[in-house]
Amino acid sequence: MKFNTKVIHGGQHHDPSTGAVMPPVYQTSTFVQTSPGQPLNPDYEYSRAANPTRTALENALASIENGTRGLAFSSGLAATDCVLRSFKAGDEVIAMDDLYGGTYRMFTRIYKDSGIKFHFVDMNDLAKFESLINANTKMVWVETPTNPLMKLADIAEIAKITKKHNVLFAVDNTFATPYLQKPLDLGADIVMHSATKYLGGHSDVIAGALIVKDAALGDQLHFQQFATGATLGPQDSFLVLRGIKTLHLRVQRHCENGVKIAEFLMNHPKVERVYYPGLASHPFHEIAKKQMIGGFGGMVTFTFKSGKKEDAIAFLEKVKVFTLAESLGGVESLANHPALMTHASIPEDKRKEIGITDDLVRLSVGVEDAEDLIEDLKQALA
Ligand code: P1T
Repeated sequence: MKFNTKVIHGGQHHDPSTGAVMPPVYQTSTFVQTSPGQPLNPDYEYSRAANPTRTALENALASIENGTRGLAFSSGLAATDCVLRSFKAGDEVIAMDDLYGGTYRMFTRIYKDSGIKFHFVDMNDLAKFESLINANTKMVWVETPTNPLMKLADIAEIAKITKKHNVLFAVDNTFATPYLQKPLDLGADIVMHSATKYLGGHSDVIAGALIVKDAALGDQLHFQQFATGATLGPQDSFLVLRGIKTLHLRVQRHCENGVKIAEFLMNHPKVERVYYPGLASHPFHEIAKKQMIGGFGGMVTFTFKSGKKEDAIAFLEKVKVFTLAESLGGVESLANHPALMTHASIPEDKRKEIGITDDLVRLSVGVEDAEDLIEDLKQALA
């Protein structure tokens, strides 16, 4: 099955009891047993462990990422937390040096006293990255493209190294989506999503996902998932599943609009730098061309010539079609100030070091008419 068919049919079947085309929202916490320990349907006994609406979503997730097992969580961070729970004191994790602020906060604060050591590195210096791997290294974690600086990591090259050293490799595929990038095909072991974003696609649900190819790893993560409990409820599972059915159409338009907005900003006299992997001037454009198929996404970040925080704030207070809000990946365009909003949990010196300056603005370009978006940017930059 090809991707555009998979988003609609992958892992799906009509409801066996009613023939419903969409899986019903099985709004139930528990399932009947005919004798103690013998559920009527052996797959379902309690919804924290499994629920048919969530199963439908998890099967769709596995299908669109070319995995064998999908797991749906109550948030993207709950999915990340599930992966980290596999490790113990003394283990080491190597992470990319540009991550969503909440992921960085989890690694540096929630797991601070766990005894797990986190290294934050430039994943484009492959020799330096490899030199950090030792007998305690258990996992490599990257986002690509990163939030908010749109850096890229070469998934296939990193996978060669992690395979050589027998280290797990996890990729946060939130920004790219499986429409543009398939980390499991490129050698990653785990794909993670904030399904709140493009998979859900309508800014109406908080959800997370993990997808793997290896069955034993899938079982291990599923055990962590149901034994700790951050599973996705049936109503939210339905919403994400519905969102996935138009993923290909939406991301195509996000990409078209993303290019137009990036080019408009590039040519605007008040704009200093535009971070968009589709621009030939982007430092990681060659990696983007290699591993992102069919487009470069809808996330565009930029800075002001003045370098002033006040200019970024004035712009964000003036936008009308873009909405000033955290999050991304929905049909509507959003604008965000990473330093004050999504990445405020990263200490100021660290933010400055990696390039999240106070004049940096991140746009999640939606699927509206590009001309309206450009008019809005024009008036807000004036
Ligand atoms: O918000 P949640 O569903 O828990 O997902 C966390 C997360 C993980 N990975 C990436 C790349 C993300 O962008 C996010 C959430 N990001 C935002 C809310 C934001 O506005 O950047």
